[in-house]
Amino acid sequence: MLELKPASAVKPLPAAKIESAYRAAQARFADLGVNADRAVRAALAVPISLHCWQADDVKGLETPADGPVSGSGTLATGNYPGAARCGDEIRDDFELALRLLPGAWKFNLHASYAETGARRVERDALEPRHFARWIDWAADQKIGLDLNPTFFAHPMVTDGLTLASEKKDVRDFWIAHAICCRKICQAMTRRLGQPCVNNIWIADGRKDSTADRWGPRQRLIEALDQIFAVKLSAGVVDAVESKLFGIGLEDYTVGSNEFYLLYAQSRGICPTFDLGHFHPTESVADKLSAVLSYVESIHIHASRPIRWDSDHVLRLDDSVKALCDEAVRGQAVDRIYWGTDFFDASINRIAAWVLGARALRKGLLRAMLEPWVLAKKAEYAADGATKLALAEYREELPFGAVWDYACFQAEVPTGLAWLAEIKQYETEVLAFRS
Ligand code: RNT
Ligand code: ZN
Repeated sequence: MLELKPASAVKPLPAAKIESAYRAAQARFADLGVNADRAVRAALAVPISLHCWQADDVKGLETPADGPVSGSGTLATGNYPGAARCGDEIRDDFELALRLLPGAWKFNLHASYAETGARRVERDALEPRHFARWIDWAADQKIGLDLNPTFFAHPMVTDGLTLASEKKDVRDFWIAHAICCRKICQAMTRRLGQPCVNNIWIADGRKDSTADRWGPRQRLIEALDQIFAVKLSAGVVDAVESKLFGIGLEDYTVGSNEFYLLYAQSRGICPTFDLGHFHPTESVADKLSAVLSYVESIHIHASRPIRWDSDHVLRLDDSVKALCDEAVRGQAVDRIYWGTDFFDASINRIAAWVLGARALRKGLLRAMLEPWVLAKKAEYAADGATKLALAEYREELPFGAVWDYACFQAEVPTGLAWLAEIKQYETEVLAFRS
């Protein structure tokens, strides 16, 4: 990574400067009726679950039995050096990220990150003990865990189908896998005392001119019902993630948004919205007030789509800003399980994590600093100009000073100082991974 000059640009800000800038900012927000102290506290308290798969380009830790299996659903591009090669390296990398991230964090695993030693354990036979090292580590780090059954990169993905396959043995295998994962979640939530989201995403679909759209969906409903028929303790949060299309499966996705939304609502479980899984002009932010009128909670995979890719590193872009605004306006922050989902193998992977995770936390803080009461008043007074002016004025407000203060309070680097620590780790640790 490049050395940024002048060095002062990447140094942590001195405490006195952070505090005086914050006092000035606090007064500006107070003039608009916003309590900055409260916003900082609230934004830092929201648990955000960071996905493990950015560490190693979604490779996972399984002991291969049948040789390499192509991705069947996910694709990380790039070959930046330093990817983690084992569970310990992922944990080391994440511990560094945690030192650079303000607030409450969780870690989101995939079943393919089970640690089974030299022995291959099939996905339909996974048990909590295969995650013992993750669970002990999470307890140590005082963070919660989430889990995703892994329905890709496996020979039992047949003709692009898993839970929706017409072959009973294929369906049964994946149903068993998902049930194993739910039980592992139960062990995680019991030990860590935090909810554990069990998020089901399958790539199942067709590339072209789909003849049967009905059969796979009917089979998926039955498979999901079997999976969720197993009753588990309260902290297990079942979630289902929709997608518009996948690469090579452009014509038909079995688990579309309508499919999973209605499934989730009818079964009392949680829909997952991945920001990269919708039409480019469709707004996930707009869905919150609609969907949360009918379901208890939703699960977010914060991601950033670019053209056909749904998983670029998250930034504080308009969709993240709007999503966070809507969550805060609707007092729905606590009804959302916040998570990230991106993978970029072309840049330093820990930097990707930290940048994306900080962006989401910033979105929450920015939303909590919104002079929303004023905007709402203007709206109901049919004063569109004032409303628009307020929205534009937000861009001028000293948000950065409040964010610096939040980082300072949380004892993590301000500004770009986090980059310097990652650079050092790159030279001292990552450079020795081949
Ligand atoms: C894929 C989905 C899914 C995956 C992870 C690895 O489009 O977003 O969430 O990214 O399960
Ligand atoms: Zn996702």
